[in-house]
This record gives sequence, structure tokens and C-alpha cells, in this order.
Amino acid sequence: MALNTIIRGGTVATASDTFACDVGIANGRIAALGTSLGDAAEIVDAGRMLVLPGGIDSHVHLAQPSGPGIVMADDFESGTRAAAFGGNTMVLPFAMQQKGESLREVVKQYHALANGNCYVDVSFHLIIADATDRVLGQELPALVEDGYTSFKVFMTYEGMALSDLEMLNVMSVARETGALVMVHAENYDAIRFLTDRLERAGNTAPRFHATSRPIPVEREATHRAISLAELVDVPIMIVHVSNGEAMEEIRRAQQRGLKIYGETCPQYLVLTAKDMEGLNMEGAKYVCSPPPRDEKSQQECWAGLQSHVFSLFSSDHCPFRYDDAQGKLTPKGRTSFRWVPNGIPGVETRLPILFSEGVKKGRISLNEFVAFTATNHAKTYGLYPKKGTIAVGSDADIAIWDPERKETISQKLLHHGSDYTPYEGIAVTGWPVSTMVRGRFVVRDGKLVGAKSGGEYVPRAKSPYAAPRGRLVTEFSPAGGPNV
Ligand code: DUC
Ligand code: ZN
Ligand code: ZN
Repeated sequence: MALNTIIRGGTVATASDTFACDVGIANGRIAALGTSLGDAAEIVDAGRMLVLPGGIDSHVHLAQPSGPGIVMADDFESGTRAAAFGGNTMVLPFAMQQKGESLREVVKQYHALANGNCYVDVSFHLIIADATDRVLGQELPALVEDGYTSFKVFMTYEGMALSDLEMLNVMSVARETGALVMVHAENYDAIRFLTDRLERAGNTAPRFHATSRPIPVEREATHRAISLAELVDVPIMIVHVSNGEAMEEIRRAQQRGLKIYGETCPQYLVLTAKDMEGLNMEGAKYVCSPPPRDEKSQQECWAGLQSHVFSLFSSDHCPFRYDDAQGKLTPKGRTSFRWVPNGIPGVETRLPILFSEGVKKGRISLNEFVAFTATNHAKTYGLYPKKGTIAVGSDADIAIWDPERKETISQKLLHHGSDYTPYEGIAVTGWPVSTMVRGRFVVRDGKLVGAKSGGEYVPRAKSPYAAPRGRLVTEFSPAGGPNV
């Protein structure tokens, strides 16, 4: 077969192996792996470089409505551009339903925003905020069949939180349709209680965001979500886990044979609640939920990765500008942490942080790095083996890394729409220098060479990870399907 491109002389790493190998690419796919691949229209010299599957960031927020007067800092164009510079070839943002909205209409709106505006490939998760009979009975099953095979539910937030009954109903639909449920696990009433008390006592600075949602708030909700999932016999993914107590809930469930999966994020490895203590409103730069905790929690999250209790490492990129009345410095935010937009940017820094703090410091192997940042995302969300690995037949989604390059993370290096990075000043070793999506460079030697129409929307298969165990806690199958 005539090859379009050969990436020559690099060290290839997958989730299982590391080997010296050239990569031959034809028609956007990996066509050959070997050492004497002959000639091609283009030869890319990857000597002394790592050739890795492009990162898949399965948890990012782009162009999401974020409340009155607040504007998210990244649309699809800037968010996917930043993703490409950060060594990613695919992102999975959310199509977020708000109360009263048709899910199908919401999906159409997000497609209109994304269409022609993506530098890397994208696929949407759904967010279910209004679990009406119509949504559960008609829209959701049809959307799953159309390739929207995962949805997120919130256990907190005004207008978003689902009751336990609603969670059970959504989980039942997931079981019946073969979709995977992602859970934001924090106890809404506990947060409301603490927030009201804090405000009454005049404790309104950004740092009290962390006080308003301490670890038991997350641990309890994690435990409850797992119990509800067990009742319905449906696998779930607990997203953005911030500490060891919530992680232990997941570990215990896994040890009992339940299909409960966990995700953690850079903010829980390298930030702490102390970062929110900055003078004036500086602490708002770090406000996200769950909040970063302390050094002990950081170590526990590392342990969660090392023991594979967590299978995913995502950014939870949810960007706002800092010095902006439509961002972190919204006038209402000065009256209380309650109104500070919730989320931080991270799509461009996720991979260098894990590579440097994880691989370079000997906490995880290079192969685990690939698994946590690409392969497991593809497997979990119905994209494997098209995405997430370097194998003959897979899409040629590749990041070329200089494993020795030293950088200090700084806003001036980055390409996202935020005007700051919460990771400012972190020194890293290892940097993605080129990113290729389906055989075409998007970023080459640190320069943008791709087009904003280069990314495609990718419908997803049902995830094998979403298959129920077929073991029920009652003799009756509450979600339908096979009784055992
Ligand atoms: N949950 C997220 O997943 N992202 C940002 C804010 C939130 O609560
Ligand atoms: Zn969340
Ligand atoms: Zn998120």
C-alpha cells in the first residue's frame, strides 16, 4: 500500500508496550508498523522523540451556558486549538440540557456550535438536567442509538441536581439502552446548608468555596451513587474524584465486583485548597468543584491512579477568564463565593503535568500514562480501537513528544481562551511538540498548521464497560432486562 506519511525513528508507546518503530500512515489511518516501511510522500523525523497515541480528554466543557452574565472562555475553536497544542487529538465536551429543554434540540445547538470549528475530533456526552418522561422514554433512547452513548448527571447545583428517584430513572434508561452514566457526586443539601451558614457568618471570600463542600459531602454522594447503581445493576463513572475517602468508596465497590469506574484530574494532584486563599479575589482562579483538597488527598489520588482504582485522567477543562466581569470577577462573585463561576482551564496542561509529575518522577509508567490519558478513554466511551492506540487500522491520531524538554507552565505559553492558568509556575519535563489528527498535522513543531474545519464529529459505539453485570440485589429487575 502506498503510504502518505512515515513517522521514522521514534519510540512508540501504547497502553501495553514501548518499542522502537516507524509508523506508516495511509488515508488517515495507521497502515504499517515496522522498521523498513519503504518510502512515503512525507517522512517525519522522530529521532529521540516519543510517538504516543494522541490524548483523548473525555471531560471538557466548551461553549456551555454558565449563568446570567457569565461567559465560558472557550468555544469549540479556541478549546480544540488549545487541546491540540496540549497533545490531544480528541475531546469529549458536554451537550448540556437545561430545565425545560428538549435534549434533541440541545444536541442540535451544540452541533451548530462545533460544526466547522474544531481542530481536533470531538464527540458529545449529554448532561441530563430535566429527567421528564419524554426525555427518559423517547429522547434519550433515540439519542443513544444515534451514538450519544454516555450522559452525566449532577447530584448538586440549583437547576441541575437530580433527586435519588430521578437518578434511578436515568440509570434504568442507561441499563436498558447500554449507555454509560457519569456522576458528579456531591451532596446538594449539605452544600446548601454549609453555604447558607458561611454566608450568614460573613465568610464569603473565594476560599470558603472549599469549606462549603468538604470531603464528607463528596464521600457521601459517591457512596449513594454507587448504592443506587448497584440497585439498578448499572455501571457508572464517578467523575472528578478529589480525595482518598471518595476513592475508597469506589475501591470497595470494585472489590465487591461492581462495575464502578473512577476519574481524577490534574487539580487534585497538584493544587490544594490553600491556592484559594489568595488576597482579594485571586483565590477565585482556583474555584472548581469538587475543590482541590490538601497534600494528603493529592497522595491518595496518586495512589488511586497507581492501583488503577481510577482508570481515567481528564482535565475537567471548564474555563473562565479571571480579569473579566463575565468571568471569575463577576460583580456578584465579590459578594459571595457562591456566585464565582465554577471551573478552571486545563485541557492544554493535563498531559504535560501527568507526564512530568507521573512518568518522569517514577509514579506511573509510560504505558500507564498512555492508558490514563488516551486508551482508557477510548475504551470507556465506545471509541476503541478506532481511537486511543497506535495499531494497524486505527486512526492516525498521534502526539510526538520531546520527553526531555523542560518548560515552566505559564499563561504566555498557552492557547486557551482564559487569561490565566491555575498551573502557572509549575516546572515540567516533557512536552508535546506535534499533534496529528487522522494523519494530518494540526500542530507541528509548536506551530499551528491545521484548519479549524479539520476536526470531525465522531458518533460513538456503546461501551463494553457499560454492560450490566446481570446480578441483581433483589429478585426483581427494577430496570427491566434480564432477571437472574
Ligand atoms: N463539574 C464539572 O464537571 N465541571 C465543572 C463544574 C462542575 O461542577
Ligand atoms: Zn461535575
Ligand atoms: Zn466537568
